[in-house]
Formats: sequence, C-alpha cells, structure tokens
Amino acid sequence: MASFFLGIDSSTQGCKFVVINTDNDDVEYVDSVQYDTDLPKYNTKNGVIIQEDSNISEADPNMWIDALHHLFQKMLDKNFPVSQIRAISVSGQQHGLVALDAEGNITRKTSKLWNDFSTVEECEILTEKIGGTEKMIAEIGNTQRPGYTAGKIFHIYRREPEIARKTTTFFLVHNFINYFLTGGKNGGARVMEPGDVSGMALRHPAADEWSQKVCRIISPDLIEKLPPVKSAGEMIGKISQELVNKYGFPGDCQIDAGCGDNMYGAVGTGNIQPGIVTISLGTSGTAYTIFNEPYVDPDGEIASFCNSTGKYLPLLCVSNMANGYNRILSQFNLNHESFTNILAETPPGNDGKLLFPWYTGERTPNLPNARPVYWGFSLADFHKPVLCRAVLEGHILNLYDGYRKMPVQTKEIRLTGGLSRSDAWRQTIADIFAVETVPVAGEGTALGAAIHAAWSYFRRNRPEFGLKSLTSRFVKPDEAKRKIPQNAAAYAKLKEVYHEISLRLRTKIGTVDPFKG
Ligand code: XUL
Repeated sequence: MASFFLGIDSSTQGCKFVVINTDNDDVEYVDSVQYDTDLPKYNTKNGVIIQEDSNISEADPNMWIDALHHLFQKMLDKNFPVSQIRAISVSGQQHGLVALDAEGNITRKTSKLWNDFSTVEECEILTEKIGGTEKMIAEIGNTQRPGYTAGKIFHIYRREPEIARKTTTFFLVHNFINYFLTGGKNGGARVMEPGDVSGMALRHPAADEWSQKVCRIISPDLIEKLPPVKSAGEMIGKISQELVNKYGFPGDCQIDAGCGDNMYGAVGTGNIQPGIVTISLGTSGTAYTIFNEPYVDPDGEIASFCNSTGKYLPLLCVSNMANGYNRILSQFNLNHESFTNILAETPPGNDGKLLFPWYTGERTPNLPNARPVYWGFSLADFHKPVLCRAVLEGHILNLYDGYRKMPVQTKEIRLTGGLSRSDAWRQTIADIFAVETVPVAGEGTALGAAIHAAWSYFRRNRPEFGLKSLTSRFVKPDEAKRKIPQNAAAYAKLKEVYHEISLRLRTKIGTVDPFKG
C-alpha cells in the first residue's frame, strides 16, 4: 500500500483537498470546490449566506459536508486510488460554532462564523461580569471579541434558549467535519484539540482545562456540553464504514484531531520554528509565528493561540483583506497583473493618502461597527490609480499596524493564500514590513493538513517522518518570486501617521460613538 495522506481545508469560501505521498515526496492530488458556484443551493456570497444585516455572517454546516461528498466523488470519477489513503487531517475556518443534540442533529440551522459581528453585547457582558478586560485576559489569555466563539455560544443561551436546551455538544467547524468523517450519527467522535479550542475564548492557552469562571457566566451547564480536548497529533478514530463503502477508503484510514486553518497554514508554510512569520492573505489577513511558550498580549490585540503540534501561535487577524481588493479588481475590471501595472502610475506611499479599510467592521483593531475612512483625498484623487494604491496600501498598513506589537524578530515572511499570487502584494508587504517576502507554492493550509496527517500517523514509530523532515520535503518556497524591500523608506513615516490616525479614530473623546448607528 502506498503512503497517501489527505489534507482537507474547509475554509470560508470553499473546500480544498491535497494528497501527499510520503514514499516519493510528491503531491499526488489537488482539488477544490467554491461554495458560491459549486453548491449554489446554499445561496452564499463568498461562502456566507446572503442576507441584509452586514454584521451577521453565517453558513449552513451541511454545505461543508456536501462539499466533502462533492470532492470525494470527484476523486472516484478521476480514478484516484482512495484506497491508498492512510490518514486524513481536517483544517477548518477558526471560531465558527456548530451546535448538535444528543442524536447528532444540528440544533441551530446556521453556524455563526469567525467574521460574524453580531455578538458585541455578549462580549461586553462577559467582560463586565468577570471584572473587566484585564481580568478576562488573566483568565483566558485573550479578550472577548465577537470573532471568537464564547460570544456565539452566549448568544444562543441568551437569545435562543430553546436551542441551548436541546444542544448537548458545541463544536468548532473542523470538529464537526471530523465527527462526520468518523461516523456522524453512528458513533462519530465528539472531541476537540487545543489549537482551535484556544480560539474559543473559554480557556487559557497554557491551561489544560476550561475556564470555570467564563463558562459559568455563560451557563452553569455549558462545561458538560464542551467535548473532551485531545492533544495535538492524536488520532481520534477511523473513517466511517459508510464512507469506506461509498468511496473506497481503506477500513483502517485514520482521522487525526485536525486544527484551525491558521495553525495548518503555519505547517504548510514551514513555519515551525521561531523567527519565521507567515502572512495568510485570504478572506481574513493573518500574521503568526511559532513560540515555545504562550504569549499573552496585555491588550489582547495579538491573539494568544496554541498551534497544532503542542506549541503556541501568537496571531494577528484583520477581518478585512480580500474583500476590498477583490472589489476594486471587479469595479475596474482588473486582474492581479493589470492591477500591478496601474500601481506604476503612483508613487509608493500615495503622496500621503491613506485608506483605513474597515469595510465591514474590523476585528483588529477591535471595531466591530467601524466603517472605512479615507484620509487626505483631494477632489483630484478620486481616480483609478490613486484608489488602487490606496486599497492595497490600506490593507497592508492595517495589517502592519496590528503586527507591530508581535514580539518577534522577523527574519522572513512566508506568504500564503490567494492574494500572495500578486506581485504587487508581495512587494508592498516587503516594503511596508521592511522584511523579505517569499510565497509558498501550492495550497498552504490544505498542504499543512496533509503533512499533519502524516506526522500524526508516523509520530510514534517512524522518527524520520518528524515535522522538520516532512516540511522540508513538501513545503516549497517559490524563490523566483522572493521580494526584497525596495521602498521601505517611503513607508517609514507613513506607518507612524497611519498608527496615529488610527488611534485618534478609536479614542473615545465625545459622548457618541461615530461608528455606531
Ligand atoms: C483567525 C480568524 C480567521 C479565520 C479564517 O483568528 O478568525 O483567520 O480562521 O478562516
């Protein structure tokens, strides 16, 4: 039997498969579906159910399972030797909440996602009841933010008590997919793992138990509804007999504990030792690095997460990233290349014009009700080249402004995600961060999941398949696309100006929050 390992990345907009072969170090198979176009019955835009209120971001969990069936069927149609897959690992968009009853039925038809901002009130109550932000950070290593899961669970308890009553298990997205893979209603595994759990804001990343205090504020019975947490790299069970019969998996195909997408982005970009930073440029923008010890930001801006290999992953997340850029591409009928060409018509730094790209609220800084702000634009500036540069620089400056607190001496930035295919993004990140950037070939997160499946499988008896060896064999930085900072000086002052204006926009001086209502 060959040594195939399947990585599944169930992300906001779609689902990707990557199969690696550890016998010859080949990537054997890559495929994906986009929810909007491949599964139109779910009525999504960018993977989120279309509806009026822009603070709500939800999806039907059945869509993620249908996507798997779709991709498994495609493997069969292409005669891919599914029977050679020894283990599977699942990466999921972080923080999304799936609620199940004792029989395994979904109790809340739609799942609130990482970019849902409808739980501001719940986060405020949790923070107040525990005694303020400092106390919350001491308790769970993080603040309460609408992106995280605690507020979503509390939202169900406060506003949908009937659903809370019926629910016996609260899952994250990848746990739910694991549950399905291991049998679903017929004995599927109800377990979690530390990486994704650390994004729930219910447990300190350095602790090995739930925060009794936070859980009790939500409800005295919550702890009973949170599944046990297995350690990273554990196998949680075998694939279900139903999937064996339907698609031809081997009966002993193992499912590992899986993790959140950023944790697997780290593995898939070879970010397994301190000094390397990964920037993932997808629906969200994230920057993260590996630590041997937990890092807790006293302001809670840098999220304090565990990774998928028993270490830690301080992470910065901005929720606006692909949205503004994709919009300007479609608005002006551009692609990555023509966009890059247009940039030549304006100087780096855009003569001081700044765009604060908080299109649909923002996760970092914590401004769930924010709107975008255009700074320094004169009448003559509302034309294509200036706007294109403003969007690009605005997104990257916003990311940089959060990242500046990351406690790391960055040696190199590895780029992954759709926008890393753009020359303009790679160069402008190198310029603004003043560090070399290099994109990693292939599907970073799904590749990370496939590598993790192999690591979990061989961990106990084949030390030659350690994480370092696996990542050096499968992760390929695309050296031809490496960018060296060329215009760092042009951004030195602008970064400070951006920071100052951002602070002023966030400082509460009047009696009315201009971003509310
Ligand atoms: C990270 C975060 C996002 C999602 C995107 O904390 O919320 O990066 O994981 O899928």
